[in-house]
Amino acid sequence: SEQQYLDLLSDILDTGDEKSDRTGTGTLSTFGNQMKFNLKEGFPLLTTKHVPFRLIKSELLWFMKGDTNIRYLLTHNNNIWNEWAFQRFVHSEDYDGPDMTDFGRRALEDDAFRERYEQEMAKFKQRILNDEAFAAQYGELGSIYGQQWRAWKTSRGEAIDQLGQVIEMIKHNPDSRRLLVSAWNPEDVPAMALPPCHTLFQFYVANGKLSCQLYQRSADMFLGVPFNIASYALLTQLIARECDLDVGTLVHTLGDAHIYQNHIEQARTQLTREPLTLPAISIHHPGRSIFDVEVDDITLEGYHPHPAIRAPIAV
Ligand code: THF
Repeated sequence: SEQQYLDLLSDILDTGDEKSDRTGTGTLSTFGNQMKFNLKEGFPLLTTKHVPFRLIKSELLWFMKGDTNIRYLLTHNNNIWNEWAFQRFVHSEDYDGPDMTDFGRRALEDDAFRERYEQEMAKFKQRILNDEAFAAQYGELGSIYGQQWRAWKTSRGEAIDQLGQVIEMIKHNPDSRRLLVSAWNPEDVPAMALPPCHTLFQFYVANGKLSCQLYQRSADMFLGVPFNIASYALLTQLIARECDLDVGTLVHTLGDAHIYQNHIEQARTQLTREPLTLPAISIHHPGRSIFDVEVDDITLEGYHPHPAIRAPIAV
């Protein structure tokens, strides 16, 4: 339940070890924790701060389509992956604007730089939306989730639709202990800007209920994890509907669970708040197959959270 999230947040603040990280921001960190969410009790979208569900929904459908180009996200006014595409563009030969080295950190420290960054990012987004060739080259994030889930590359040059196969197995062999999807491809990792954080997930069927366990190697507790919980809860709900099953439990297992130094104040604010009633999800168009579901087919009901708490994303 939400209390498990809050307890873990609080535990990391109290007992987390100070660690430096890839982004240079610094974190408080712990290793090896688990949260469980009974999906029958409601949809696990945090209520102690507003979490923008529409972004979670379009990101998940993007992964499920096997799409790895941010253009789809931008057409849904979803900006959560922009920094990673932008980073590849500003490091390329085609970029001839002002110096954007280390833009994530500098935008936080220097207002004049921040303005230049925002201008360049706005131009970048417009080009992705308006110029198809540019989008094909610089909107593409390569071998991230969409590709690994739907078109994992084999050494023979074939593609494996892991998610499609797992759904067929859930339908026809629900007792299988091999209902797994891996996003972690060791061959691809060295070339990736951001190797997958949610590394592997497994489904489990018993008593007519579908459960899911996610192993997340690296967990940004304040910004990422609220998205990740809701995203895998929605995925489980979509697959349960496709396979005529009820929903069971979402088990969320975390490797390095950390709070960035510049999220600590925000986390303390969140911990002063009481959890409220959980919302529910409705999925319309009962006849529509799981891979044809569109953003408007999924609606969130009864979500009345505490206000949003702003925090900068570490790039
Ligand atoms: N990088 C880092 N440092 N943390 C992550 O959680 C993360 N993700 C994805 C890829 N890289 C990551 C991107 N997921 C937000 C939330 C999730 C993201 C990226 C950004 C975010 O800023 N959320 C704001 C609202 C933003 C908005 O309204 O546009 C929030 O308040 O929740 C791990 O999956």
